[in-house]
Amino acid sequence: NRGDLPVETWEKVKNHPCYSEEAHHHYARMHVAVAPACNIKCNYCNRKYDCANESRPGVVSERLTPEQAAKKVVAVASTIPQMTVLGIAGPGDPLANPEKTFKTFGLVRKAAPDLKLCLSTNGLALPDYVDTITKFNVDHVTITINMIDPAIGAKIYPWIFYQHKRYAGIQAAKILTDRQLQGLEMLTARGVLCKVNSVMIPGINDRHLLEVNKAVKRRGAFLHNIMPLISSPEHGTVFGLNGQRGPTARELKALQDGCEGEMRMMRHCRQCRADAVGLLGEDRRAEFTTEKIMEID
Ligand code: CLF
Ligand code: SF4
Repeated sequence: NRGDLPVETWEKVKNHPCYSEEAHHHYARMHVAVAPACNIKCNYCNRKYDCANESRPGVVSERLTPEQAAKKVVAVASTIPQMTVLGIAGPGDPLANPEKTFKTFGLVRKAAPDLKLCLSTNGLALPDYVDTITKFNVDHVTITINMIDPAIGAKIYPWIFYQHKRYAGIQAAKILTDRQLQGLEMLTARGVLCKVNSVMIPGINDRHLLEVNKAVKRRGAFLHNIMPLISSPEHGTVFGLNGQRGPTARELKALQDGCEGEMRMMRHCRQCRADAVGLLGEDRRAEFTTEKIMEID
């Protein structure tokens, strides 16, 4: 159902399982975990596990080299015909691992030219890579934006690493929010479809996310995905240790409803792993282990 979408936008969303609620019943995505490093610290993250910006707590993905990743993509795409999107979403930040990320995109583009390329980032390095992103024809970029107010940001991000220096507190959050919003503006100006992910953290940024919603809408974001903080002891988050809880289903829905009307809200996110394979909510990783893939010539 195209609704009021322009044709170019419809072409990009109609078979992307995250950007279209309808598409997620019919089309699959896969992630390759080629990006281990990260350039910021989120209080809800435990570095032993996947980037919590797009994943469930307590999950360790299978790390691949770009060559292994490309091989896996070809094997998966030839087995799962509904596979339309290749995403890089971790386990750290893809743009803190630019060589690995773009090498993978380049190899996949050659080997499986029909796949759409998708990238998820915390946004700190984004303005530096906008040209590269467009050069590789990455059509879909997700930026995790949890705040636009550095005072709130200081409660979520203890530090960032930017231009060879470590910053903390309000100064760190100010740089991060400026870079995220600048990156978003630059991408939407170039016609890249942008989704914003926000992690809802009760008592920290829950009400503030209404402001975030307006700010990203103004800068051309296509879709807003508000995800619940999943606070679990095995994830060992700082928030978790401090007794920070996640939102209830009712609180999450109330916030999503409060944002509805400003822009499209995503409500079918499954908080995937950095090595997820299949339809959203389906797990077909076991069919494509590195061992099995490397046996294929
Ligand atoms: Fe992956 Fe993310 Fe691309 Fe989708 S996931 S990089 S936009 S292809 Fe999708 Fe998974 Fe939610 Fe992400 S359901 S966690 S929104
Ligand atoms: Fe962890 Fe992702 Fe935050 Fe980096 S951006 S600290 S990997 S949650």
